[in-house]
Amino acid sequence: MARHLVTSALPYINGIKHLGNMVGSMLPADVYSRYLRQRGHDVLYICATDEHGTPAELAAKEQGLPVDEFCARAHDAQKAVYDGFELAFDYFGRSSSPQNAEITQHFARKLYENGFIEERAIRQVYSPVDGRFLPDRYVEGTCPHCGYDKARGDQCENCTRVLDPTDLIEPRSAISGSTELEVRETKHLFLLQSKLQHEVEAWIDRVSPEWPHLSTSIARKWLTEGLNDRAITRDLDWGVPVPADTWPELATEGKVFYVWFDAPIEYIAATKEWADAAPDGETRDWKSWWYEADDTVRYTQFMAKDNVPFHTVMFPATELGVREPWKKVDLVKGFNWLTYYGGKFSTSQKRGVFTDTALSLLPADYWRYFLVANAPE
Ligand code: B3M
Ligand code: ZN
Repeated sequence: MARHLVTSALPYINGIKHLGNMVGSMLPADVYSRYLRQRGHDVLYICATDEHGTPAELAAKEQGLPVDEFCARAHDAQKAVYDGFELAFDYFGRSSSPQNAEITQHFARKLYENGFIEERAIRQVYSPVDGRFLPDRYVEGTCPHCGYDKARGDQCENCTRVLDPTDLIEPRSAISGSTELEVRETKHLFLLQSKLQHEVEAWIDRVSPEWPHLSTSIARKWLTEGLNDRAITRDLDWGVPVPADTWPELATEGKVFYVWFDAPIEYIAATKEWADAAPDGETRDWKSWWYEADDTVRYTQFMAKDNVPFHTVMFPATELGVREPWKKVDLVKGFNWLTYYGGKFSTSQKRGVFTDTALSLLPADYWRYFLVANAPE
């Protein structure tokens, strides 16, 4: 009997997911966990809602709710759908939990002590009307290459060229539409992934022979292009605050960690949430799954292919840089995208079948069978 830790990519909080989302993450993780349990293994299947970042803030604003309240409601709404699909999580947590704030801040302090986080000044677009710095994709304007007038500051959707917000002609805020924008200097924390490149490579060489080709090829592509140092803080009101004991100035300015920094750490934190929620008389040892875990713990992650780089490169780099014996993934099960009448499912374009609608059409088992039998591998 082995101990199996299973996680599926954390569904983002901003709305009910479509079937494409379910088929590449939660559903196969659930099927695999059920299979292992039936074989008599000790299984812990953990998932959570991914609640930080600008899209959560904007979705809350759209509904006229404070962001914490929006997230609490949206979490319950997603959980109800997953219950309807009979997903047998051992725990379905929330990345906005105090447990996640604590472990994320701990990771950041350790990375800093070990020389893998550095403070750097960057120039960023500030919108006085919105009273905030704008992430690149929230600056819109005309593409200097093709003239498309709804190009985003990170990329032009029309000609696919990668852009810098300052490249845009007649830039405006995607939040308020304001054209009164300034470029200001601000400090952020950078994760020095370039320093961890060789260690990540060595780790991948060791574990990836077992991975499906899709996961390995995406990880290798990223490594071949070289790991860039990456800003891991943002100017937002909602997120895990930068700890004041280590970065007093940034903390006073209200910086929070970038959502992709704290989201994978939530796999660990949600396991702690599970332990903290133990009923009276039951003890749950969350650390034995994650910290100095012995060889009997086998960790499998499920996710769609767009999430693979973060799980095969960025999160392992973070875990390696902490210099503590946190459990790293043994098998990354990546999935291709499910198509809908030959095209992509899309949340923003409301294209495809959404999970709540699916349940109102047919019982869960019909969908479960069909989706697993046709899983896009
Ligand atoms: N929330 C997936 C997404 O929204 C992202 C996964 C996080 S897994 C740690 O596309
Ligand atoms: Zn363009």
